[in-house]
Amino acid sequence: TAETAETDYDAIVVGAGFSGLYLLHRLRDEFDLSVKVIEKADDVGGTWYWNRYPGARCDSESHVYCYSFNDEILEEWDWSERYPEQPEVLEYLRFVADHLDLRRDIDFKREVTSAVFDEAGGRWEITTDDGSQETAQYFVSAVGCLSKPFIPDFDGVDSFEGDWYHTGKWPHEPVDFSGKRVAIIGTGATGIQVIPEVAPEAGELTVFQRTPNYAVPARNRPLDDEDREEIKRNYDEILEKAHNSGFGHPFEAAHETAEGLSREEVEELLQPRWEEGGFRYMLTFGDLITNPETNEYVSEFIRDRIRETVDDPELAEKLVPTDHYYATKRPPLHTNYYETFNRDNVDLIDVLETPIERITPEGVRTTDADYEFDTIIYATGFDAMTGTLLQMDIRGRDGLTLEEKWSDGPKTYLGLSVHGFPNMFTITGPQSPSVLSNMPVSIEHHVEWVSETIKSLVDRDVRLIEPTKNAEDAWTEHNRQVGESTLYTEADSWYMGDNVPGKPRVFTPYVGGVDVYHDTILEAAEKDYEGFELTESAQDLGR
Ligand code: NA7
Repeated sequence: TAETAETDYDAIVVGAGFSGLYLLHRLRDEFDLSVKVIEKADDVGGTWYWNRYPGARCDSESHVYCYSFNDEILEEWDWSERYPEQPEVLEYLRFVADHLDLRRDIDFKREVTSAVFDEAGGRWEITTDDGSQETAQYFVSAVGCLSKPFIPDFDGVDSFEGDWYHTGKWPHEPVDFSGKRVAIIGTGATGIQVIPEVAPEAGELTVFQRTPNYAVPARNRPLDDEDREEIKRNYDEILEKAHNSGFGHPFEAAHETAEGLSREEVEELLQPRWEEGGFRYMLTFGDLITNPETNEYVSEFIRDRIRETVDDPELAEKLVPTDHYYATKRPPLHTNYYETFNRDNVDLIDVLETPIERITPEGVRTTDADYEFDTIIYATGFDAMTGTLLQMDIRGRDGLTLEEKWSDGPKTYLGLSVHGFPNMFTITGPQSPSVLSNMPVSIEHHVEWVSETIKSLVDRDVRLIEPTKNAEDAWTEHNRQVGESTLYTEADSWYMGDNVPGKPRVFTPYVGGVDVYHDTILEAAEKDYEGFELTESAQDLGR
């Protein structure tokens, strides 16, 4: 038998965004455990700290894009718009950090460079960029799903003599576009938010589009006192609905299917959801993602709206997506996106027709032209879901790195834990609903599960928890099957890892539904951690 080694903390958590803040509160304040949060930024906020580009806004509705666990916070905080803008979400997270006195246990401006499982001691050794090391019994990643910016490997990116930015690493000072020649590369959810904001200010804006997208009107509006009172009166019910839904929103699909209906009948059902805007449109029919016939109707409706909005028919066709089904790439919401292309100072370059060859000191060279710019904005996305995790050098049993372990794609048990990496948990990790849901809902489910697990194991003097290989294989296979029963796997998307060259092509989020998933993890815990192996303190730790 081996003695268990002392540790500096019960748990070390990486990241002080939505996940890390709540985890700190739960572990420290509810369960009286010792916790350190390590955060590379100089403030809390995570995604909402980094993504400061003009137009950055949450696509979930504000009153459910928040924590539900604390009545005082729910009561005291007032959202100003239907969808909160980045500064407001950041302000909210700062408010929560202050309200719960969280900052004193967060090390800011410190980046985790490695996390190594010490088998003999049954603990994690965490090293940071300042060279220092700390130990903890549990290592919890709360690094978010979209936190490693991705810039395509164009030749000459660094040679550009103007200013350039990635939306996910936007400067704190405002960027001045007035009168400038600006390029925006990328038309994902981010590009679609930033383009209409930059266009009116810029002298000229050139948008480089690879895949046309299906953007649905957000229909943002200010909330007034009456809205807020109505929400607060019904808050328990609204939040309960969101937490027990398929996507973490307080609404479900309005109708089962469009199959067998006439085009007119379908349009009659789509129109009111289109008017409501946002993800309510996506949730018109329950089989959108599994039934090509339904999806084609819903996609075609959007294509028609694009053609109606964009004045120049040739340009409109360039903006109309035909290569993939709606919502099989992350569905963006927009405010004046298509309208922006009617402006005289906005141009669209279709890089499928004329690919970008390189970035030059003056601008962008495509196969048929040289463009000069003062500013280039890369709205080119993220190495999603696994990028930030793998950026830390994480090593489990026998020195196996997480990168080696996941060389063919992520393998987890319940999207929370990995065989060979005892006492490690990943909040909103791969193979959990995460990016297919309203994030705070999924985050709360994970944080509550992980913190209760840690607490109960510490109380029972359990030293190690690790999923079995069988349980991990079964969960990974289940994920594959559910993924392949949908249309998601047909599109090139970051859900599949397609956007990052060399990344294994695997459908990474769990698509079985937030409600189903939540029941599954609760059941595993209730059955005394079914699928996990628990090792008591006095037992031999090096298996
Ligand atoms: P996305 O959704 O990954 O979008 C990135 C965009 O950049 C997309 O339009 C890409 O085209 C485009 N892109 C990527 N690489 C290239 C190259 N090499 N050439 C031209 N265009 C390229 O990232 P976002 O930041 O918009 O959104 C990420 C998530 O953040 C969002 O979904 C929300 O959940 C929040 P493609 O479609 O791959 O052809």
